[in-house]
Amino acid sequence: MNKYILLSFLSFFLITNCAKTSKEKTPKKDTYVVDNYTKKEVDIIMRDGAKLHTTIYSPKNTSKEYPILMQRTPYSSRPYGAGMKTKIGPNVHLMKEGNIVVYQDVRGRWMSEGVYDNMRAYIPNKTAKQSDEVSDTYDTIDWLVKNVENNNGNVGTWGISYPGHYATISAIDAHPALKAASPQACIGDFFFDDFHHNGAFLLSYFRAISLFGTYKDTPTDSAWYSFPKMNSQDQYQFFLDKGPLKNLNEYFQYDKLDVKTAESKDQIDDFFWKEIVEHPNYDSVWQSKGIIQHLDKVPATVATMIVGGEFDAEDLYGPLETYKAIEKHGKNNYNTLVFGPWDHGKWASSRTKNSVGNYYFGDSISLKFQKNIETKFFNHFLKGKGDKNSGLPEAYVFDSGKKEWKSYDAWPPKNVVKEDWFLNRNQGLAKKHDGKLTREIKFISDVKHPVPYSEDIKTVFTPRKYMTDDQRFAARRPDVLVFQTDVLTEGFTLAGDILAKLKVATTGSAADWVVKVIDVHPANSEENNDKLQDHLKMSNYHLMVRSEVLRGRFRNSFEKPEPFIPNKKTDVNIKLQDVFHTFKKGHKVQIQVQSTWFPLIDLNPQTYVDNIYKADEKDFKTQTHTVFTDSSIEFSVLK
Ligand code: PG9
Repeated sequence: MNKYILLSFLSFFLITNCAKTSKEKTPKKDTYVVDNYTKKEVDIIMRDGAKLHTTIYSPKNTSKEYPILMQRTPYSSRPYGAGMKTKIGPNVHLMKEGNIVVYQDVRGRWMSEGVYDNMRAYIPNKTAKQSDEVSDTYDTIDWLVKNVENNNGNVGTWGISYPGHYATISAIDAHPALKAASPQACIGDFFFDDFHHNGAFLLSYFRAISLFGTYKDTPTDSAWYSFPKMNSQDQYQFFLDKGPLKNLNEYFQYDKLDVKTAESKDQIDDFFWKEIVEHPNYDSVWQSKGIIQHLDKVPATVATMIVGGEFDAEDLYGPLETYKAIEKHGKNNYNTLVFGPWDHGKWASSRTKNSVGNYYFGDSISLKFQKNIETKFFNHFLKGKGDKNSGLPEAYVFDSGKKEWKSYDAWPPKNVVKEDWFLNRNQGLAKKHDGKLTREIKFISDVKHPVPYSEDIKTVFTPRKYMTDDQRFAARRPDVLVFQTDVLTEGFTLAGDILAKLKVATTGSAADWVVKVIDVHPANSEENNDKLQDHLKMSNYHLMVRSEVLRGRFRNSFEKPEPFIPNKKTDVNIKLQDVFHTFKKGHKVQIQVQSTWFPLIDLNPQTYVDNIYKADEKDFKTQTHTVFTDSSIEFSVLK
């Protein structure tokens, strides 16, 4: 073959292959929205005059009318201007069927006017000019149904996490055009979701605080806040070295980015961090922000589908309490729950394989939810009959032990009984107290060597993966008490919440108490999955099914904290959020009890101070804690 033919063959081969690899490397840009929707941006004027920036995606096909699906968000409706989102609406099915999809920047965020307030308090009897998120939503819906072309007069709202909170808001004193709301991983109360768990501060949320604590004074299409620079990938060591929480104030001083020039280490400019620091207890500030208390104001005209993830580290309290509150007050309401094997918001994922961290739950779980549940819900109430015969279950919940869905006509199911399991003297765990004298099991809680909440060396924006992490690393520490059943000769199912009824003492005057419920897998398990970290095996895997902390000062009241009396046996009851989990035959049930969980939560000084956010180094003391073996765990067992 002469060299010219060879060269032309080679050049043809290279061109076709380069084109191929470049095509392979850069997947075709999804142009469905651009091809099928128009975009319009408007500033809707609220009753108090504030303009809220609203982006409206309308189907190009104007031959028919469509419902309006709306999301209100603090995370921006971008892209602003010419660009368009590549995916709109709750899922691709609803996008491709054709709906008018609206995104709005909530008051005080991004391109909207006004002043932002985290979890802005609902004002029950507003005067004509007073506004809150409920009135902002009402005014927005009113404008949309009156001004957006081709709308069919029906509005639905949806959102995950903070947007989920605004979906909950939309249902309160709802506009008559609102027919369906799907709050998903919705924040219920910042003292029990996200930033605090039963009074303990989620130190692991440190970087996320800046997202919500900086005022902006004009509408902006670019971020006006910045995140603290930790200059470390080892969150555990970073925070251990930092010491008391007051040493973090320097990261929240806007005008003193160079800390050395700060007038006072205690100066705080970030309004959200200031709120957290100044309000360590569940006082009127946090209470006024909680939305659960107002869910008696969801009219029966609004159908609700609450969605939560069984392994959602951020908002677990919110969706469960939202569903239960509407269920309690709205006897005539259509109110349903979907509770699946997801971490934060992953039911919106397009991935086929569904895992949380190291633990695999199955294929197409999210995709089937989007197609067969979420799409069906909105279509029934926004395009269909809209009656209670939606064809969807009251409670659609995933058994994370059997890895299968179940439908119930109530949640928790009616055939659930409460059973006490005892933390026995030989550190067994059994339905019966071993009848022997109560034993005192002691451990040293060393504030210089706190129990890690994860084996991973990392820094996070918000914690997620730990919810299904293997807990053997903790079980083998002397400051983690382990109570465990024998190998189960028959399986049983937990369906509902768990109440840890601890009887404890401490040589100090303050302590945190952490309880974990763990499914110990058989040693001969050969299971494997591509998410399993190399150092782990499913053999004897200690799956954390549920965990919770209670800051001991709040054991009797979240509003009025109190110290422990040193060495006095004291009751500490900790509610762990609902689970739906079968412990299979051949597995074991394990309970772990510990007093540090770092840096998921901040360190308790273990000596009582009025405000831990202002505690000094000298307040942090290693103590000896005691768990008495008449402590028990109350399970909700499915019969
Ligand atoms: N609830 C989530 C969150 C709130 C605040 C800080 C960080 C995360 C969320 O909206 O995703």
